[in-house]
Amino acid sequence: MDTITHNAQAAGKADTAPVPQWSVDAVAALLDLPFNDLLFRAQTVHRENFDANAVQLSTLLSIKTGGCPEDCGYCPQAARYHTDVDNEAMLEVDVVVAAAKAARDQGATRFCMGAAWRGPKQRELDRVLQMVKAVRGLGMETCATLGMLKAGQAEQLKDAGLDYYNHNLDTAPEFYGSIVSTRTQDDRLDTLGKVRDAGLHVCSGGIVGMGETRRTRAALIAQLANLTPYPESVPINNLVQVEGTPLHGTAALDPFEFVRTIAVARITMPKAMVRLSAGRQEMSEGIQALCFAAGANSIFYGDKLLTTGNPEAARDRALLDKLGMYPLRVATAGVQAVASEQ
Ligand code: SAM
Ligand code: DTB
Ligand code: SF4
Repeated sequence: MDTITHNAQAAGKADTAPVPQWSVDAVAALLDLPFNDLLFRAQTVHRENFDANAVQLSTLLSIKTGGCPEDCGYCPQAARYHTDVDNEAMLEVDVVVAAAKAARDQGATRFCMGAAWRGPKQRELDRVLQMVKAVRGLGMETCATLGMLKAGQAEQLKDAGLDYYNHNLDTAPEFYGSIVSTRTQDDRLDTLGKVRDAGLHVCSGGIVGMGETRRTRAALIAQLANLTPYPESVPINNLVQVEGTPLHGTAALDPFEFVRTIAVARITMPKAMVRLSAGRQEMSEGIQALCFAAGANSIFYGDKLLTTGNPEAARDRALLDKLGMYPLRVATAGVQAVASEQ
């Protein structure tokens, strides 16, 4: 047997444990592979599960910007850090629907609404529910990222037509406390459990380039891959360094290390949409192409993420064109349902 194996297989438990569990050692061994061997493995897995030339285009909109009470060390929206981001009121439903229509007209098939909350109050959630219904009505796949959810809130989002809830683990458990102190990773896992129980698709990933070690990146990927089932959607963000945040000035991650992280996410979560997320504006086209080769099949599309920049849509279309790639036209719900049954 290959030296890099799933734990369960290595322990001879493949028959009794239907969901393979990844050890940090096994994921770290993948990250340590020679680059070409890692890319070959990742692309092989990718081709077994997806059209290797199709990329999902997902547009983000910040529906409530700034003023967040949390202290995530990477985030420009935390009220306590002095950044250029102001505390703004929540957007009106019609403004959000107009933005979603514009995104759809540009070719996006997924629309993700983000809010700088620790979690939504019921009054706030009520307006989000209206937004979700309206955006779903446009025929787009819907995603929301609103922070921690209380009992019953995930069910309300599901009933409104939400497809995915994004809630990132962000980093490995042992590093989490160095990045965020106002909540624990168990709080994150609790919300992910509520999302799963409500029948929503899970979108959960993390951020690299926060000064973590390769071992920490392996531990993050192992933790995501060991969720049962693993998330249908896995955003891998490269830290966008924003002046005024504690992580501003962190040594930049070697771009090949970012590609390796994408590849390992693809290998360990074969049917997930792997999202090449924040940090693309600072990334060369060559590195982005390597990320696609490593199995990334979704990008944020449109000139803004939540508060920071993203490549212009026309530039992204030109890049895909140069690579002979094209936007994924259909909603991924069918694919995701299969992933959930692993
Ligand atoms: N407040 C909610 C929460 O934290 O879950 C939802 C919005 S929050 C901005 C969504 C995600 O954006 C975070 O979990 C984090 O992974 C990502 N993010 C925030 N700031 C970032 C940055 N500077 N660079 C990369 N990713 C970032
Ligand atoms: C995710 O993992 N990345 C997106 C989305 N989910 C919500 C957010 C990236 C935010 C980057 C910093 C900003 O623009 O404020
Ligand atoms: Fe708030 Fe989310 Fe930013 Fe953390 S990542 S400060 S919870 S908006």
